[in-house]
Amino acid sequence: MDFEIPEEVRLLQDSVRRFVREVLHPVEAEIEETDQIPPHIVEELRKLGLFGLSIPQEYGGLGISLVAQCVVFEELAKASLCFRSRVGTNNGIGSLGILFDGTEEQKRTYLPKLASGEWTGAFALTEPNAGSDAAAIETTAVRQGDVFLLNGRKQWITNANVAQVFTVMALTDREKRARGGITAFLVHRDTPGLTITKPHKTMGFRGSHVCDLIFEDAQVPATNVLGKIGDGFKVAMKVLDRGRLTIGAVCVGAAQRLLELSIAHAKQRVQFGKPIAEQQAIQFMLADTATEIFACRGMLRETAWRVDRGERLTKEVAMVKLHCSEMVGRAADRAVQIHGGMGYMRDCPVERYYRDVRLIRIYEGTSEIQRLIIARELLKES
Ligand code: COS
Repeated sequence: MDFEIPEEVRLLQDSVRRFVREVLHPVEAEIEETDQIPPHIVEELRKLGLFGLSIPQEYGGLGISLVAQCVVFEELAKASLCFRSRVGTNNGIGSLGILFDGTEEQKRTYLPKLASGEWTGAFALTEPNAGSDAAAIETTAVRQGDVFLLNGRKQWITNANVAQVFTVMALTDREKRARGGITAFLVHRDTPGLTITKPHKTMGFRGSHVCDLIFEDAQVPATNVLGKIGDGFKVAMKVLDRGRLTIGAVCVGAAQRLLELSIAHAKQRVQFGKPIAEQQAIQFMLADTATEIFACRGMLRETAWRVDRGERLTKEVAMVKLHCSEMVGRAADRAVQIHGGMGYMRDCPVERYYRDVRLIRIYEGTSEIQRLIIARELLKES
């Protein structure tokens, strides 16, 4: 195995690291207050090429390997997680369906705009009655001449408030469902019959928003079917298989920042006449977080490296999502504990991470769904 990172990716990593420290850290507190990423920051994210890391160069992206994407996302997650979330859908669930299953024309139409960040892409699978059970969706798509009429509701769609194009899964055959009855569509924001609700109020991830999409006889051109009619469930599963992997990098980066903040605090906080870093109870917590980060980075890089080489790794990707998201939950809990009362204060970054990382065990498939996927694959293999 060779995790050597090419020179140009190393340079990108350095620029992102500097950008995080000099530009993003200073605006974190402001975003907690305003719930908005300042527009000039979005422009900076675009200039760095961060919207198009995964999109091949022929479609205007940087087209770097998954190992390299993990390196970059790890750096970006050392700032408020809203920044990665802002660029995350374009690199992941909002573009991968087009990349994997789009026609050449669809790729040429959408990918350059998504790669540059001129457009934002989003992924609409979840519904009020279809969360973990993705095949239970109720949104329908009925063909009428050159268009499909979509009816239904999609829920908690990340970046819906800023997205121009959505990958939407809808039922085209109620009986067949996951096996031939779900179709993926590319739906534009300005589609007649589509309403995007106001963002929901959430526990964390200030600056990153989720909204619902309401379809009322929304007219989607038949040319906007993504992949084959009836193959939409597989389109969605393939997208999630890939999207879940880079979430592991977000967890590792966030945990690393939590560790750095904890070390800095432990060295300067004096109790019982000496810095608390000299207390074994604190040292053990630091050691546990550092060890878990090391293990998670290893599994993440190995899996990314193997997927880069063309392997299909549903089980391992689910393991990465499961283990890294659970790990960062423990790391955040320890970081709050090390910070004591300070860790419970709104102006302390670990308080924000504690709330934000709670979502990672839920979105793009809960920990329970990851365990189910791992177990099914294990049983299939045996
Ligand atoms: N890649 C490609 N195809 C896949 C796949 C994958 N990873 N997983 C399943 N499929 C295919 C199956 O092969 C099957 O087709 P065939 O019978 O032709 O082989 C079809 O899809 C149905 O699969 P399955 O029977 O496993 O479907 P289930 O309804 O049991 O659901 C899970 C599978 C639980 C894996 C799915 O519902 C899921 O991922 N749920 C979580 C959804 C989620 O992450 N939501 C978060 C919000 S979206 S950001």
